[in-house]
Amino acid sequence: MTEFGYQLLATDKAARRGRFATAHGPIETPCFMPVGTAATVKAMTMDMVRSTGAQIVLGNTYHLMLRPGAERVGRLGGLHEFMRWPGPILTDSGGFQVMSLAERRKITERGVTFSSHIDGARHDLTPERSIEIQHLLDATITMQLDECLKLPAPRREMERAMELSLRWAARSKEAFTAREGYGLFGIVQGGIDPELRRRSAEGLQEIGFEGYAVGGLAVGEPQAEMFATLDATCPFLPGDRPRYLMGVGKPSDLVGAVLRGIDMFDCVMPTRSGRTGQAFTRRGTVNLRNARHADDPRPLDETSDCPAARDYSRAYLHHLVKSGEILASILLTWNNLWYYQQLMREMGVAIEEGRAEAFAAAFAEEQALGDI
Ligand code: PRF
Repeated sequence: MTEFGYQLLATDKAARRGRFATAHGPIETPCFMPVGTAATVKAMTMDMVRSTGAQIVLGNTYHLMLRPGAERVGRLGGLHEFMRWPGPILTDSGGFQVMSLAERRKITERGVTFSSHIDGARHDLTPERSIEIQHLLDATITMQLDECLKLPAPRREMERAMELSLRWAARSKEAFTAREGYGLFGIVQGGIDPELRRRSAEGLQEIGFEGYAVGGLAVGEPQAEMFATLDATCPFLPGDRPRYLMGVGKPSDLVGAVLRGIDMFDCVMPTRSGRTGQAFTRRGTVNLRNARHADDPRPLDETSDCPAARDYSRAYLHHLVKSGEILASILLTWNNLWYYQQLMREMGVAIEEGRAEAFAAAFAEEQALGDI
């Protein structure tokens, strides 16, 4: 067995604080995984990523198979060596990125065919090829190929995609080579239908995975529907395996999802918004393009240990953003990743101390105060 030996260190109602060991090092949960789509967390060196406290980063099958190619990364020693990140890496399977980026895509029982968003070339992605690519990349955590629908969608569509994803889950498990400290995660689909979600969660458990992801959320539905779907899904997932909510989200999404039993997250939000002048702080988001910062000598957040939040004036950050300077992206991304990691660390401590709900209430109150 390749199970990671997921240890629940503390629980507080549905919220969990845990730890698991991988071939590339430990992962403490709850955790946020910075997105390193194209073998880089955009605007960051891996030392900067590490400085924020991140233990695991995400890579993408879809992007890396197109450029520079999975076989090439494999020949160069795998993704850890290639991007100089010796820690754990989770790679997404490509299904979601094909749906959102590729052109002329077609889904069949066998897999998905699509045209590359880079040069229009035709490609094939089957559950087996997705696993093979993730092996070539040397992913610590491999994701099954799945079909993620945009919501709202008719129930029979949600049911069809969920059942196809279950059959692909079985083929992924078959294709996966079990190795100590490596794992394969199944992905729960089923839209916002509680019955479909339960069937998906139970079907995946029959196949058996090292961890379980909740996919198909944060695809256009309101936060309350996402939370209701988590309430309808998490009770059907095994307690002794990590749970990963894919592509989520805003800080308030993370806090609410941890309360409902989620352990892992990834999202482009902190990195992408850092490149457009938006900073996350404990008092909510701050848009550094705004002229009100032009003469402000204060730092973004004097209580933060992040150099980007603590050591530079808002006036300077505003100037960098307005001038389109590369350093604006670097400093704001650093601040944002640091903020997300700090939030997960604080939630972990709150769970250990049995005050997760009080933490969530205080978090919401402070965010609502708005920037000073
Ligand atoms: N499936 C996969 N990756 C994903 C998702 C999914 O449903 C989502 C949905 N928010 C983000 N990334 N494979």
